[in-house]
Parts: sequence; structure tokens; C-alpha cells
Amino acid sequence: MSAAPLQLPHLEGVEAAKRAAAYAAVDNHVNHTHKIIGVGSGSTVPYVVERIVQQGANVNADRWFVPTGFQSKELIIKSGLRLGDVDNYPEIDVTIDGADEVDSKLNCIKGGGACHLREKVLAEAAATFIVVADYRKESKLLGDNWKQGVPVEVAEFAYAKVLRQLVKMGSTNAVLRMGKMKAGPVVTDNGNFVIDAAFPEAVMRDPQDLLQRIKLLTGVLEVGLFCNMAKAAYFGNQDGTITSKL
Ligand code: ABF
Repeated sequence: MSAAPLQLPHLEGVEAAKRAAAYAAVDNHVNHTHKIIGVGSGSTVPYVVERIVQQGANVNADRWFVPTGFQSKELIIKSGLRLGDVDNYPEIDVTIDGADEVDSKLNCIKGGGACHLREKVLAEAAATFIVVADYRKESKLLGDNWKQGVPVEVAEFAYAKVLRQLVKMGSTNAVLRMGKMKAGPVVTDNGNFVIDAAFPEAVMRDPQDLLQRIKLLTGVLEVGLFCNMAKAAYFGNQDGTITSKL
């Protein structure tokens, strides 16, 4: 007896957009030869996993899925997929992840979820790195839409010094990211803090330069600027169509 087809909830608006982007990314970039798959963070990635599960238990039984953090680890386990680790699989076939903002050259701001260190490790470890997002994330210039600034993961011991250096570097607003209840700072999966540093348009025009300058500050673990890393980005639209950029 064949299994009844899975009934997925009908989605509208932003959720439909996220699902459309995720499905397009999987359909175009994850095939049966891919055995090691990086799974990113955020609210678009669950639709990536949903689509991968639809590729069938047979093909997935032969794959390992490497997460970018606690959230994606849980997602992999709950979806019945095999959990891998970047220690075992430092070479990944394809990583698919969300973004906070993507420009016309596919440079991204990531790290709104404070996972950007692990996200960048998995993006760099992958032969192919693909971004999935809804239509609100597409912009001409990084910082146009994502106003809270560039996320910078920093060692706890160094945060005050780095914050000061970011201001000296021209940040118009650099703040230590606090938890929802404001009772204390956000702590990443790696035990570090996050600073959000906004920069003026003139600085944001060269994200690669900004990335390199911030990375040189002692105590900085990673910067949420992903430059020249993505091979393609898929933006879902509200009507369920997608805009792709290659
Ligand atoms: C991660 O999740 C991030 O780097 C980014 O902060 C966020 C995007 O989430 P969503 O898909 O919910 O917009 O990918």
C-alpha cells in the first residue's frame, strides 16, 4: 500500500514567500549526488528541510546534515534526518541558509539570529552556498533594510574594547545585543557576545573592506558580512513566485 501524500498547510504572504524560496533552492541545488548538506538557521530554513524530506527517505538515508547551531540541530533531528558535524564533514556539498539582507552582488548581512560564526564556517566549507529569503531581504545596498547594524561576534572579555574600536572606526551606533528581557547580553552557541554596529552608507558601499577591518580587531570571532560567498540567492514573493539571482 502506498503512503498517503503529506498534507502541508496552505501558506500566504511572507510564509508563502519563504517556502517558495526554499523549495526553489532545494530543487535547483540539492540532487541525489549530494551526501553532505549544511542546514542554516532562521525561519526560512525549515522550509528547506521540508523540501529535502520530500526528496524521500531513500535518498536521505544516505546523507548527513550538518547544522549551523542549536535551532538547526533540533530541526534536523525532529525531521528524522541524520545529524552530522563539521568535525566529521569539513567538506560539505551544499549549504543553504537564510539572510537578514542581500545586495545585488549577493553580499549578505547575517547574524540577526546570532549564529553567524557557525553559519560562515558552513558556508565556507561548502562547495556551493545558497541563500534563501523572502522579498523583504533584497536590497541595493547593505544597511538599507537591515537597520540594526552589522552583527559582530566577540569574546566576552573583549567586548567593551571592540565596541569602542567600532565607534572609532565610524560606527554611528554600536550596541551590545541584549536578550529579550534585557536582563543580560545575548550569548551565542559558542559562549560569546554579539555587538550590532551600524555604519554610514559610504562605509557600507564596500562591505568587503569593512569586513576585513573589523575582523582584524582582537577579540572578534566573526563578522556578519558574507561577501563573495553565495553562488545564488532565491527571494520568495508574496504570491508564491520567486526572484532568483545567480
Ligand atoms: C539566519 O537566520 C541568519 O543569519 C539570519 O539572521 C536569519 C534569517 O532568518 P529568517 O529566515 O527568519 O529571515 O539565516
